[in-house]
Amino acid sequence: MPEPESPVTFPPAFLWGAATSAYQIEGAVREDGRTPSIWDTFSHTPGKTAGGETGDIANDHYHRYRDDVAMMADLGLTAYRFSVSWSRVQPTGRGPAVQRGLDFYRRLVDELLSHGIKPALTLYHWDLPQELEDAGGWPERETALRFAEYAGIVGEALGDRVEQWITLNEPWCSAFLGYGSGVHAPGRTDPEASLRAAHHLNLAHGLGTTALRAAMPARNSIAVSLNSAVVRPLTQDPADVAAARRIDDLASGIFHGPMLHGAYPETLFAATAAVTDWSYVQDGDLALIKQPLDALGLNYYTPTLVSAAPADGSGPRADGHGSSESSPWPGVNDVAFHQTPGERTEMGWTIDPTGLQDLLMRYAREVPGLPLYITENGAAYDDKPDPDGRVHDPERIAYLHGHLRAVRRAIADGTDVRGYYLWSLMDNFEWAYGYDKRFGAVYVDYATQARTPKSSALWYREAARNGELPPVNTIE
Ligand code: PNW
Repeated sequence: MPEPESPVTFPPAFLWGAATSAYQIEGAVREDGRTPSIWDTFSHTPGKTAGGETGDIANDHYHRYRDDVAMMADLGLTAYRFSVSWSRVQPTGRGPAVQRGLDFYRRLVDELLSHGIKPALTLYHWDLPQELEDAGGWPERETALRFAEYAGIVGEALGDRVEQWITLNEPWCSAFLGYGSGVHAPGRTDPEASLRAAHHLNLAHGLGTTALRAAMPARNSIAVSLNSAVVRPLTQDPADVAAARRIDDLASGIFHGPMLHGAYPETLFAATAAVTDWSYVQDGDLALIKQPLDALGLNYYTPTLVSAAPADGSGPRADGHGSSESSPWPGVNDVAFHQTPGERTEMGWTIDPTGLQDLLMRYAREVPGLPLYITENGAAYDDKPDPDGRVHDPERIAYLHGHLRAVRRAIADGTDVRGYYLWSLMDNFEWAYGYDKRFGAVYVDYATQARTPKSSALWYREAARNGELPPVNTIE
């Protein structure tokens, strides 16, 4: 029976945010000393992104940030999560910083603060300086050392005005879509390299956290954003349950194990033995990786449904992550991925808010007492302006309503969720999908760069203003 629509009210200090990332919105890729990142190279390589689209101009946010911040204020946001482009700050990925690059983020942050919007700064949202990739990229230990240096530079420059810090965004995507399936930059398809990348991303997080602590006031909060999967077995058959466990290790445990508990999941080594000997994990690394954190960021879109499959890899691979030859699941050839039943978004991702509640409950158990944030959640739809210029997206309102209600339920069950950042503030460059997939609460007309809040943005404004979810049908 559907539960009655009683008011869904949030704690007064709950943050109502929106998120973006540098390469997806900034444009201005050659300005003020910025050099190419792996995403510039990848998007300019024929066949890698839909329609050959790139982030060269994107939302031109680098030039329009003032108007964009004014728009955030109009929309009643109390927090904004953005990322810093590493190659704007350190064009070669090492050595002294470029002041003009840092100045952009200083101006952006000051603009946010002057509107009473809390900045949350992500250091790394997938745009590795190309020079570091040319030297081997994330499979090489050196990249983690370079990240620590970069973290210290940004911490030093902005630690006086940014309180909320996130080291890495979704290291799973960097490692396994970047070096495993190759659907993300740098587009390599090497299972061993993808596991090496995962370890060095973990190390980067640990060393970066230490560098931030040394560079910033102690009051600042340091977190990481994980896209830990909510993996469900198709049946309770032990073989399916074991398949789910293996995918969970590779999706979640491989990162939260070292970062939160100082250990890789025991089962991971045996499961990946055919692919790697893990010899690049040096003595002491796990202690460097496990640094005390102030919060954990979780990004959630859809759950993952799996079953055991014939070990020849002939089972269905409905995860949209490529063939078994180039897979984001190193060492796995006996797991089948299934479509979770139910309505889907434009990405083909099933809408299932219960997954978000399960995710929050899981981490409340995994790390009792650690404050949690939803650092991304949202949906792509094929939004189009009406003849009157307005953009109606009732599906997105329903998606946000369902997922925020799931967050509220998790809070009622005792999890300490401090805020929610919808993905995304505005339509933007959706990586390999180009500009076709629109995740924004604000519509972007790329021909004119005009921004138009969709009805979901107006709905979210009401939620933020009242600390309570409006019914789904209040905004036309
Ligand atoms: C996240 N997957 O990406 C990113 O953090 C955002 O930059 C992105 O725009 C957003 O979600 C929407 O896609 C993901 O294949 C990309 O599992 C792919 C996956 C997960 C997250």
